[in-house]
Amino acid sequence: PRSDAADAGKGQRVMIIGGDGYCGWATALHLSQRGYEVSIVDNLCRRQFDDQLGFNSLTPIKSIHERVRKWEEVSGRKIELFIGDVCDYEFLGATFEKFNPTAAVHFGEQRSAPYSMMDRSRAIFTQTNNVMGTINVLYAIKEFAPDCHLVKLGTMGEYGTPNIDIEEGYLTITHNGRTDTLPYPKQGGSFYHLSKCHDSANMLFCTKAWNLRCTDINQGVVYGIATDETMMHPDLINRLDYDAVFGTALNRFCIQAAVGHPMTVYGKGGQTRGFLNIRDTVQCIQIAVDNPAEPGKMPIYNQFTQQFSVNELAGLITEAGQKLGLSPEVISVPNPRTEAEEHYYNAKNSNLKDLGLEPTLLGDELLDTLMKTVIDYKDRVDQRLIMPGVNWKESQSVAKNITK
Ligand code: NAD
Ligand code: USQ
Repeated sequence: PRSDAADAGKGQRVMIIGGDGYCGWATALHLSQRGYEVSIVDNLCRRQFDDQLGFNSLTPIKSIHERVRKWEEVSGRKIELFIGDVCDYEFLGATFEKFNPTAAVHFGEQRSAPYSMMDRSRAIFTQTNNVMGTINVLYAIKEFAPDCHLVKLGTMGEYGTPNIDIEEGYLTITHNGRTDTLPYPKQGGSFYHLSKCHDSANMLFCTKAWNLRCTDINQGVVYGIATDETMMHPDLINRLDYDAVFGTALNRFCIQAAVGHPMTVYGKGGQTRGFLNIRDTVQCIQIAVDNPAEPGKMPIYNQFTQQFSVNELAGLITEAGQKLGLSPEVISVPNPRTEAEEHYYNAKNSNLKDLGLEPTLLGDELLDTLMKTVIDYKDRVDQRLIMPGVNWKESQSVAKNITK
């Protein structure tokens, strides 16, 4: 069947770990709509972080229970829900036994770099949650579903910003006359990004030691809100973060422009990253699920479609905003992070395109739709949450609170 056919996923049982989050929710619905049997595993810690720090999603999101009920009503398809922590092996093992997945897509980690740099305990939480969770998933696959294909979300930030081209996971090096293909050097720029480097090393080891099927996906920064399924009913709407801890560059700039807050370019703004639309996230994950890794080999995909510097993004959103009658402004904020602000960046991204990805590139029309959706919810924005409050150099052992 074609990849968007109603029975494209026939026979596949996909466990979406982190399925209540931004990427996971959109992916769960995308696959469910195409006939994959989907379950969601999530401990809802992302919602708790918002409660603890006084943040909120731009869009009013429903509880996961209401979301899944509404999805069944709208689509006639069931999503099985398992509420629990992947760091709890008893829970995870029982979930694997019950659902018996053919593929597990692992989004379920603490994913904010600023959160991981708030203080010592959040640094430790991030690495414990992420690294331990992934080790548990690897054990659960080995023990309960050895043929299950793990599709694990990593990040482009694992590579840092080296002064050479970024390959897709592996680099062939000739050293003192001998040649080998080795994991590409990793230089994460926060305790969060480093947790993904550690995950990648652990996965490669387990793939080889236990002959598992694992795919490591180094995703760039995701932007956008709409996917066909999440827009089918207001109760299915996805989350969109705009605060300085969980909000990411392009999404934040759109929201800032919509509420008349200057766009917050950190430092010189030459920081360049790979970006992709959330519509492409769901497409890429379907492609990865449909192409299981060979046992014992770990393919790595760089999952992004376009590169932009932060200054380029601010420029694009200024133009899009002006077309809608807004007057977007840009300010340079002292960079709270430790990162290169001017650097070489050229990352490969052909593996997913070779497997059939048709990118949704950032154009006028797309920015226009995104801006309009954001404007619809702009009254929900608390502008006090926009300026950054977490500084890499000031991270310390005393617990930090963000107060508005
Ligand atoms: P998110 O925070 O919106 O979603 C993550 C979900 O995982 C949340 O619902 C959370 O409750 C859940 N979770 C976290 N720890 C868990 C645990 N121990 N047990 C069970 N559930 C747990 O994040 P997102 O933006 O959807 O990102 C999903 C994945 O993709 C992450 O691994 C992230 O690192 C990666 N990624 C995201 C982006 C991006 O721009 N959003 C870019 C590249 C990579
Ligand atoms: N930036 C600004 N202004 C802002 C916000 C960010 O200039 O208001 C800059 C940052 O300094 C950084 C770049 O934009 O140089 C990207 O920052 P970000 O917050 O958009 O993204 P990042 O912290 O890297 O993290 C996000 C997700 C993470 C994912 C990562 C992909 O939160 O889960 O792994 O994007 S990547 O960047 O490719 O590693």
